[in-house]
Amino acid sequence: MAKRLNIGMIGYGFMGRAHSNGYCQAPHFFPSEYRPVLKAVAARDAEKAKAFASTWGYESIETDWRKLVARPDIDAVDICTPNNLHCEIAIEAARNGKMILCEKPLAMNAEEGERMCAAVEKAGVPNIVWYNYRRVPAVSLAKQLIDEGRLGRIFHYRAVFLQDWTISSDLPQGGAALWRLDAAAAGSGVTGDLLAHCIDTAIWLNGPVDGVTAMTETFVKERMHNLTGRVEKVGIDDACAFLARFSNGSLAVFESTRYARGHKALYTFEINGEHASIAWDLHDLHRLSYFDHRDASRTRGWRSVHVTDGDMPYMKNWWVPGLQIGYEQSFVHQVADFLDSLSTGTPAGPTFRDALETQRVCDAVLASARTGAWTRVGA
Ligand code: NAI
Ligand code: SOE
Repeated sequence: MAKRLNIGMIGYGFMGRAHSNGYCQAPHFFPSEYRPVLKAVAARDAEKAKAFASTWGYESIETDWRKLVARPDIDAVDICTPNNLHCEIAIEAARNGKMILCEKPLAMNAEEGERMCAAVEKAGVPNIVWYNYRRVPAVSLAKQLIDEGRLGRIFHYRAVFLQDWTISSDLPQGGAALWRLDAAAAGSGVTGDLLAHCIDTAIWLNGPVDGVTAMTETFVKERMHNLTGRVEKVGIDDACAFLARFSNGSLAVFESTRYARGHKALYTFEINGEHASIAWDLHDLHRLSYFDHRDASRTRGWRSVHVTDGDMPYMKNWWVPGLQIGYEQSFVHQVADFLDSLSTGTPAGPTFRDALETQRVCDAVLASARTGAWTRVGA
């Protein structure tokens, strides 16, 4: 009989659904000593929370997240709210001795992140941040190949995350669905929302970032604010590009924008090493491109590896070789790894402390964009 892990989820939007699906699917595909139980969901609107609870099978609802994190029957709190609530909820959850699964970015800034780390470490509670792209099998395979030394010394890291949904100046900011355009709720624009993913993956694959130089732009300077009913200054970065140096000596270029017409969620990265290169594209997420200079010249070229075989990360638990999985499984994998970490006692990453490093890079990027100066991470 599996041990029950009672989940209390806060927020029932996009990530509320993605995580709920992860909790439901994980036990079917990744047997574990622990079984997630959808105990309660918290949201401010009782009717909407009830509808969500009934769709996904949550046993109860709360309309105040503070009640949820204090409930003795909740083991783990899952934070699926806009970014400005992550810190307060996490600290309160830790104070109540709850495990915490927090959406990305960890916090609005590194100062908040520090306090969150201190809280979970003081409470000694398991914690993880949902940088889910690490757990796309092709990305996990890239990690294995790099750790095996196949690329040799790494020279270059290149990542982009492109979208096009905020181009219209008629799009308001603030409130449901549009909180990402409101600096008070999001903290930043594409830097914290999209580049944070690229930075998390980059640190995981290529180690710490030492310093950055960045530029940002806010193309639409004013938008109607849904919560105040007034046209207000836009405080987020619509686009951001930065150069970085990793501690291992490699150079990086990162770019993200919500103004790349034609792109909905184009996250790509490429890594160039002495012997081999690797490339990945979220639009074709089950493939990893690999080029190895050590191949015989007559057949040397970019290979497109279909990451579906049983010896590839996570894949033996799914279908049969040749049959691919998708975006939602990255969340299933994160649940499975988190449950595993409870059995083994070895934390599954990224922990709050790991994600704080990404937050520090984001802060350095935004500081550099403000000052125009090369900025050391953590300075
Ligand atoms: P969303 O707008 O779809 O959902 C946010 C939810 O939070 C809504 O249900 C809203 O009612 C709820 N909420 C807001 N204030 C609340 C309060 N005071 N008490 C209780 N609930 C409250 O947003 P989405 O897309 O689900 O984003 C949530 C978080 O997940 C963000 O931090 C975002 O950055 C992150 N995210 C991560 C993704 C990933 O790839 N890992 C993808 C999308 C979002
Ligand atoms: C924004 O549109 C968004 O949903 C981000 O918030 C997510 O983190 C990213 O994974 C997809 O795009």
